[in-house]
Amino acid sequence: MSFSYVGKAVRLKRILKDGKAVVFAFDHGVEHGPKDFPPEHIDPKVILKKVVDAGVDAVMMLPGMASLTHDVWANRAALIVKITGKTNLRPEEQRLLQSSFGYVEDAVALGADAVAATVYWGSPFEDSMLSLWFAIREAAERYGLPCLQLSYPRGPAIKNMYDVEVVRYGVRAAVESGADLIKTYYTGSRESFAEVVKVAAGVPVLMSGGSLREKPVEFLQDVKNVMDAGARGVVVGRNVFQSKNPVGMVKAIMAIVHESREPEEVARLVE
Ligand code: FBP
Repeated sequence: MSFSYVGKAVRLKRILKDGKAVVFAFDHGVEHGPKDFPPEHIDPKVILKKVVDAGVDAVMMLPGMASLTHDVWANRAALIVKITGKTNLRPEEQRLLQSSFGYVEDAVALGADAVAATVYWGSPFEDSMLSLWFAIREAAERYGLPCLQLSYPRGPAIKNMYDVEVVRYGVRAAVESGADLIKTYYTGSRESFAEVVKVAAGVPVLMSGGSLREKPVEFLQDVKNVMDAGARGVVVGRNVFQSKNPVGMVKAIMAIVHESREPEEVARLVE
């Protein structure tokens, strides 16, 4: 008899305590390089301490970073270990491939509550990423670890990766590939994101943050829109660690996600 469905349920509950979650994404050192980090946040422990103290539900990072910073997040926020990655140092056409960046066993050894992997749906390398995804999923299943898929439509045939039809397609493909949690792009409005949530057929959908919005309230409005559309939370990196007030930003996002507060009202926390 397999006990893995119990482990999955227990771990999912650590991330989605009330059914919703604010996750801090912190894999940018590899995905974009250290240029993403403002000087005060080059030391990973400084920003992680701020977001964990602000009460974020979970942190998502690569194995080496999780290892370096465990004293900051352990027993305070759930851990999602991302085990695929790519650098922008690659030739451009190779950036449509996410490679293996660790193993499910690394995530288990680190005390993870979930593993994460990116699939660029529509990439010429879709086949490799699918093989990797299914290998990860199979191993994670043995350990009762939930799998978060970063479902990112991206490829030469995709003109607009934020188009609702394209995002819906990626999300449906994520569901059909057995994702337990899905992180995907914001489609620009509450109405269009509601269409995205519908095709997920009950699998929790989290919005991917994206680049820094000019005004904090604009990002907070995006968060409110996706929550009103039925999303189960957000996975946000740059709009927190590039913010002038990361602690206030986390608190404001948490208030919208968990307490359905209004963006204009909680924007005060970021001033
Ligand atoms: P952001 O909130 O900063 O967008 O973080 C979410 C994320 O998916 C990260 O996990 C990842 O590093 C990055 O965005 C990917 O960015 P890009 O879209 O440039 O590949």
